[in-house]
Amino acid sequence: MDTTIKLALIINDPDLPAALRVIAQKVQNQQRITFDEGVYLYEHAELGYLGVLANHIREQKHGDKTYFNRNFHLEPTNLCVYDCKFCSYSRLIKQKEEGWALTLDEMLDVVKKYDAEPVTEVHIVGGVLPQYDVAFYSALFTAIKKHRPELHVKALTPVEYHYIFKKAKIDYATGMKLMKDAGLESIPGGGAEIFHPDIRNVIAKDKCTGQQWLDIHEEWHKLGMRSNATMLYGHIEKFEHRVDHMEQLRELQDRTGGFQTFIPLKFRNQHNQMENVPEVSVIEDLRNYAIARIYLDNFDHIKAYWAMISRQTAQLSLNFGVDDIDGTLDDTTKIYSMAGAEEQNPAMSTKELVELIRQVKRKPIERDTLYNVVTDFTDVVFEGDVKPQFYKLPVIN
Ligand code: V47
Ligand code: SF4
Repeated sequence: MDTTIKLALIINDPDLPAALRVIAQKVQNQQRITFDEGVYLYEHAELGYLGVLANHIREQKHGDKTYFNRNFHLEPTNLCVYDCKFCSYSRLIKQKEEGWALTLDEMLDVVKKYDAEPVTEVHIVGGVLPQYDVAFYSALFTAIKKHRPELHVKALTPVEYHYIFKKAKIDYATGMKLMKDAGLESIPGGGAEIFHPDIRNVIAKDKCTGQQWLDIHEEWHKLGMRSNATMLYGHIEKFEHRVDHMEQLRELQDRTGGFQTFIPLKFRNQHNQMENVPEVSVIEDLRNYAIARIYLDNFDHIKAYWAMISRQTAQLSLNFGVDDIDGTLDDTTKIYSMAGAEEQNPAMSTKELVELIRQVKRKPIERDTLYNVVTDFTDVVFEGDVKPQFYKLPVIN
């Protein structure tokens, strides 16, 4: 059934609370929902209702298109000066023997390993270490671009930038301009966690504040550049904190338009200091994607990070507002397997990723980091495969 008809049925359903019908009407009219309505959805809306609204928005924006990219992760170090309670990945500097810290040449060797691969992006993410300063990262970005100019460098987060600029005694605007000139092309969404200080001061004390995270993205956007945003959810935060987080992103996006994608990250509770905090259910994951899609009306894309939530949940999420499932990353990322994610060895070939999307009757589109289409895989036949049939599920209700 057409998403517009499903939405109309909800709007006219006398058994639904008036507040939910008003929100559905707003979605139909492409009007923004308020902070209180966001909290109301988290508290009262059922999964089926949220799916209709979020899928309507998703299909209005992207139809059946589902984006992915071909990327690899470069993780310079797992040592870190900070001690975030949820982090399963980092080792404090005093636990040096359990960690690694690559030199610039070793990092370049990781990049060179992919020379023959059709990857379009390197995503650089890791811990914060004093020896990785402004000069070091500038040299790294420049060396990667010199070696492979067409490879998009998506690197670091405001956590690192705040730390290195403070040490160099330069302001954010100057620092981000230096990074851009060195070869940085976009900023991933990490380090956002939960902006609200009541939560941030407990789970991510000492690193950049929520406001500083937003200020660094704003300076980056002012240079005409793009970035992503994440939210670490499903731990000690309340629904109000999630909506507050998205409200601050929505407000900045209104001013700059520089965000491309919102990526909700499900808190995983293994091998970290929050092992006693239970993980939320898959239903809560899907509700969260859907509410993000409804709330963030000025974000083009909502991404499900398949390496974190499992392939099956990633497939389901495509009916709950998600239109992007990240990349064909190699097993170079250890962040999530260490935290207890289902994917212990998160590698998926392009063919597997395409099949994953086709199985749920969506159209797989390979994109580059800035969402330019690289290849439309809708009708591509892989060697040895039978031509895929693309069809919509029959209407039964
Ligand atoms: O900021 C750390 C999260 C983030 C845990 O922009 C955890 O395309 C859950 O931001 N449970 C870094 N999450 C990764 C990141 C990212 C990933 C994929 C794509 C993009 C993008 C960005 O990982 C951290 C933190 O929020 N994280 N530990 C954990 N136990
Ligand atoms: Fe360090 Fe990032 Fe882990 Fe926090 S989340 S301890 S900043 S690596």
